[in-house]
Amino acid sequence: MIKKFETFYRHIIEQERKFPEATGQLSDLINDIALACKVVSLEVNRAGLIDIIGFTGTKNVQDEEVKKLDVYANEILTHAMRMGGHTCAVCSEEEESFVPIDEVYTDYSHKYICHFDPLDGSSNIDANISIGTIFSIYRRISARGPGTIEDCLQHGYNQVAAGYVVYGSSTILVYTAGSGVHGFTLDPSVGEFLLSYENMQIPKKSKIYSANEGNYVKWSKGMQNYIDYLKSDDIKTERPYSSRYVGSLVADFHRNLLYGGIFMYPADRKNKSGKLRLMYEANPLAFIAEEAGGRATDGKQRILDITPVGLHQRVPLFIGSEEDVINAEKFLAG
Ligand code: AHM
Ligand code: MG
Repeated sequence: MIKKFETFYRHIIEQERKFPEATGQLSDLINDIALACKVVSLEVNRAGLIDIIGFTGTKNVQDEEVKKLDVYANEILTHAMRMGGHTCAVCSEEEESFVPIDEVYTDYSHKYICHFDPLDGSSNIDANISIGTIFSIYRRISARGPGTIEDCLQHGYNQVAAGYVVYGSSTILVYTAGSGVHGFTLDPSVGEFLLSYENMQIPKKSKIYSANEGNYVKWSKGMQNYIDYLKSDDIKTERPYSSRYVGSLVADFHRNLLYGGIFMYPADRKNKSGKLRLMYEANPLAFIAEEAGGRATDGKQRILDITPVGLHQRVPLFIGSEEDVINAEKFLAG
């Protein structure tokens, strides 16, 4: 099949043209994020060569301070937002609180808020295993000036766009702005993200589950029963399922988006709200999952409907193929 030869920027501009009232600012903002991610991608690819990883505060061969990749990714994304002129606040898994932006480098109106997990899967960085960046964009609520905590703590259903970049065997960017989910692959020779998946749809039912089963003894009975069910034999429901767990949410989610699958990070007896973050991880991926025909809940409630009470709030996450997530919810309900 011959694919369209289309750059990321052209694609988002064409999507935005469908809305006559759009000013083009959202396209520019998403493009700023994509540019920052290209820079991160370059560093991720060079990491093993220049000994950049794991040595915050030490010097490299040019006698320059070197930074951990997650710190570097956070800085480059925040800088891109600050200079781009479209955001009034940045929230990041790497920052204790939100970063208000009040400088005016452009004539733009700073009307958006961006949330980032700058480098998801950070425990995998040193092992050359796929990692990624997750982003989420909201319209501001306040009228002007630097963004406020109310701007930053919005329900997931208010997102205007969300996406992620996987730094893997190739660098892939996947995003939605509410009109389908689209994927782009970075051609490193020309430095462009080129359209590789248009209108992605996650299969309704899958044969793959992703969870850290090392936590099995800490899970609720309902959760244990669900995993036991997935591992037992039944031809009709195509069991046993295959288990796939990278330990980088973006990579696990991306594989499940392509092939079908359910990713789970449940609550356990130690971590009553699970591990993953509502604002930086669950909400953006939930928006993408739903746009692709999938489902995302905390086991009971739709992720996008959860009222946020803190920027770093954690939430149990069940996300992926719709029928599988519904089935997991039934087991959890007991
Ligand atoms: P991070 O944002 O600090 O990298 O943590 C989140 C990561 C996810 O990418 C992944 O799904 C999960 O933590 C893995 O956790 P565990 O090692 O407990 O299985
Ligand atoms: Mg993360």
